[in-house]
Amino acid sequence: MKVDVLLGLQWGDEGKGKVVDVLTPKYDVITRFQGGPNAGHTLEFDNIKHVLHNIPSGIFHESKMNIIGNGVVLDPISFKQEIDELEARGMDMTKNLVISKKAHLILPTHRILDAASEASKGKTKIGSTLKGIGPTYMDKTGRNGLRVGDILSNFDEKYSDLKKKHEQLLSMYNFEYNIEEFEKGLKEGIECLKKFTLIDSEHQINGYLKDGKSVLAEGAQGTLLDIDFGSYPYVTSSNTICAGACTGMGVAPNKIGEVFGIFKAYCTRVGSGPFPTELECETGEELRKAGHEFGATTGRPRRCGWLDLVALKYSVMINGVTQLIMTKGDVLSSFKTIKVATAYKIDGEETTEFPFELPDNLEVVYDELPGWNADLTGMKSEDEFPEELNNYISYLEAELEVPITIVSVGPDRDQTIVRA
Ligand code: 2SA
Ligand code: GDP
Ligand code: MG
Repeated sequence: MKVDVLLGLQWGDEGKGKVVDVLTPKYDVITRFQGGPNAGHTLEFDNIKHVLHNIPSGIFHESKMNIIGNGVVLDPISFKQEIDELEARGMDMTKNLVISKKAHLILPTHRILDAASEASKGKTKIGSTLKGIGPTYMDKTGRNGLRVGDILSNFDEKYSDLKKKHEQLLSMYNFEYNIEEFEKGLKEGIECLKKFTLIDSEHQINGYLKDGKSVLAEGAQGTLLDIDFGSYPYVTSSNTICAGACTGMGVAPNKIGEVFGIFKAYCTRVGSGPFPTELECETGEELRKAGHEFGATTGRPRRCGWLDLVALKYSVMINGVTQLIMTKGDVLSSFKTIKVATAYKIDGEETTEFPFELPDNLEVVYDELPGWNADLTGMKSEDEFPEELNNYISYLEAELEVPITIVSVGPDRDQTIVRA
């Protein structure tokens, strides 16, 4: 068996959580392979909305195994909060959620360092979620980090050594902080983590594949936030792309099966950084309102704009996408026409290649397509799709050279149409 991967092709928030939950019945195992509680993955069913941050979106299907892989960064405090919320709904996850011993721990000082770094940058801040992601991955690559497996022996000593290093770093910033409250939470979080089975996830996942079990890997953030290929430095600190699924789980490239690339019918971005098709006008406001575009972790308003084919083609290429999933077409229902970026003009030169940098003077070349002016949210099959939506889908498939196999027409599990 192989691992199928579902990942975001834009700047995150494409609807990964919703679609992973919808696909979960087809799989035995769901994994997360990168990122951490910066992620906000929303699922809706039975009129209840759930936002997951650390836990894979397969968790609501009790018979399925969920794995937090080695590439994830885990904050014991935020993890416990999430577990507490789900337990309050009557769930017991100790049987179907296991955690890699190699996942790195986000410590209180990582969160403080994140805040201090952002404050020091002023106008050029990344617009991070302040969850400590960057400093934790820095400690991982700097070979200073603590891993989940470290909670099993002499944790207090290891923690206090690393905290001292962090305090030295913090003394270079003019930044006030109070760590005590965080530390109480850390202790409780570590105890909560100890209730779960801590595993060598690379062995377990490869063992599942050998035994003929199917695995779906759930990406977090999106390709344009990838540390190598995103709009650096305005990116997150992990590899959000398909290759990240290999390193974040210990699965060889030839064990990757389908690559589901998910995108919104338009574009959003939360945090700083270039966004060529951004609509800083009433149309952007309309998109934000209709799409409820607010951060699922921080509540920040998301920046909105038209679909960008230059960026999308790049993401399809980098990830080797085999199937596309389009979400939120329903949000465009009130638009008479819909624009799609087909090229960038930089210093008078037109290009369809995603460039090294997205300069301020970049001009966008658009195609304009007719809107569908119809409510999609109650539709149950593609036979009901208006002609204009079918045309939009065919246009994108022709441009991207990959089939769109799933169309999501609302936030609920049931509002998902699989195309023939
Ligand atoms: P970080 O916290 O160091 O990873 O931030 C670096 C950049 O990555 C962006 N980022 C995200 N972008 C979209 N969605 C994310 N998750 C939340 C959501 C975001 C929220 O689901 O809405 O609630 O604000 C996410 N996580 C990180 C971030 O905005 C920075 O641009
Ligand atoms: P993720 O990070 O990719 O899982 O996405 P988020 O949960 O951060 O943001 C996606 C938002 O869009 C959530 O509020 C979802 O409930 C919602 N959503 C997902 N698919 C659709 C869709 O097809 N239509 C509409 N209107 N909302 C959707
Ligand atoms: Mg999100």
